[in-house]
Amino acid sequence: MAILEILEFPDPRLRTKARAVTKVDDSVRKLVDDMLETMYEAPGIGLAATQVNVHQRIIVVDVSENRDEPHAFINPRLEDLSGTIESDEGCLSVPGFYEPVVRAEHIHVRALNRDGEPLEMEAEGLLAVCIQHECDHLEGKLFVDYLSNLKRTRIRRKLEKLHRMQA
Ligand code: QAP
Ligand code: CO
Repeated sequence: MAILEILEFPDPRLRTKARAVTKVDDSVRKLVDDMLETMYEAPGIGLAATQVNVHQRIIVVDVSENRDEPHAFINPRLEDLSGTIESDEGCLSVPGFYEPVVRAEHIHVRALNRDGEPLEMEAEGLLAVCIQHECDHLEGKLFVDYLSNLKRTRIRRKLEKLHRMQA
């Protein structure tokens, strides 16, 4: 297991569109395990492979109180989105910023699991929001893209300043 480095906005690599996983082999399982370890250590409730600079369609989430309900979705597809819910979203790639975003409240997800078997799941509330947020990463999309240009620019400038100070 390993903790992976997380890319931060506005790193252009976060804009990469991820490619489908063609075979769920040991290397994919190791990546899933490393992503879960990285998410728990952060700590976060979701992480997409894009954020660790691996451009394959893999996301992990755990929105449980006790941090003991890990889910991995490989090649996830969202279907039957319904309802709307507004929640304050953050992102491990946009540290320190939380803003309200409107998304579907209920979703149906089809994917492969860590063993490469088909997985179907109904999700609602925070789990549904988190899965939608992580699937956006696979398209190179960030929650800040839903904000006004003014808010996004302010966040970008603050993070760029922090990154310069860290350099
Ligand atoms: C996506 O995000 C999400 O700013 C997952 O300083 C978040 O795990 C979906 C985090 C909220 C729905 C609602 C963010 C950790 C974690 C930070 C995360 C930070 C430290 C974000
Ligand atoms: Co995120």
